[in-house]
Amino acid sequence: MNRGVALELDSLRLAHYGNQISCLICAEGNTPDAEYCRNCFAPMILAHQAQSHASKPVMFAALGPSGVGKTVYLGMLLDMLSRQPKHLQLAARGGFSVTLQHNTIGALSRCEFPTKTPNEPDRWNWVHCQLRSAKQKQPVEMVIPDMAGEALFEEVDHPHSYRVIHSLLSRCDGVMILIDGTKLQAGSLDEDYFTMKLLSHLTELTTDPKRPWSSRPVALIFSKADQCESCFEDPQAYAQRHAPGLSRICTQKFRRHRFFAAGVAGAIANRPVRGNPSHMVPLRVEPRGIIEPFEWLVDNLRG
Ligand SMILES: Nc1nc2c(ncn2[C@@H]2O[C@H](COP(=O)(O)OP(=O)(O)OP(=O)(O)O)[C@@H](O)[C@H]2O)c(=O)[nH]1
Ligand SMILES: [Mg+2]
Ligand SMILES: [Zn+2]
Repeated sequence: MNRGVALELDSLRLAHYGNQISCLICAEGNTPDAEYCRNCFAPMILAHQAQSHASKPVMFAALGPSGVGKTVYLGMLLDMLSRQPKHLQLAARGGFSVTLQHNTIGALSRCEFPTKTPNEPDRWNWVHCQLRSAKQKQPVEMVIPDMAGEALFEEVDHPHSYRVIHSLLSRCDGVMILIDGTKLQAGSLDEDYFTMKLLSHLTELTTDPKRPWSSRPVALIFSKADQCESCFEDPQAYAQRHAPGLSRICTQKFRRHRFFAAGVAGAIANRPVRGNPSHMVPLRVEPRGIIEPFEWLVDNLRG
């Protein structure tokens, strides 16, 4: 079937469905039975579930290059928040919202790390949840996707190539930007450049003038800090020492930013597999500094 025919059929179907439903991410109208948005490929279940609340859910995103540790961090964060007896409590909305933590914790318990996130947005894990905190009377509705690092940087290099990422970053209420602490420690400048690229991209996005990116909260997290203890001591000083360019752009352009350090594994080992001689596996799971960045973002949400 060619592209022209597909469009024709789509419009025919739309004629039969008077009640369109707007995608929660890009606001494109879709038929009520669509599984994924026809414009950005975000799951339409998010829009259906969000209809039960008058206000739109808060959106947070974890950003960073491929392999920085987004999936491991988010999976562990969600699992910890959904088991905590008090303070910040998270309840998943819909079975699909549990998949990310299930896959991550399942892999870690088998002494494996989860597999790389696919580039296609309809294969990402999305989390829709309700967050209760001691500071707020009403629970906060929240949406967090686990996006692929390669897709993210494709969008940064070629804006609008991934519509879902463009819409998400424009609409997002706060971000957790992960920076590989071990690579910085080893003297790699890539991490510094990747993050500067990302921050410059955010500042150039045309968004609601009342909510410029310069006023939205940005948590910068040194990931894999279990492998570089000095990250934990003073993340701000670590940033100035190892990523001076990044430190400067944060001070100049983001009024609300803070550096954090986080680590999920207690110890790791090299277990070469075919095609990847440097394949790493976790020997222990010892989460540290996981909840603090998220808690800071929630505290810094406007209103
Ligand atoms: N030591 C240590 N290594 C980690 C940790 N988190 C992730 N890693 C390593 O980093 C690799 C990539 O982690 P992922 O969470 O899959 O990375 P990602 O950012 O989701 O990557 P994409 O899905 O490709 O965007 C893992 O396979 C581990 O080798 C951590 O907390 N500590
Ligand atoms: Mg991933
Ligand atoms: Zn959409």
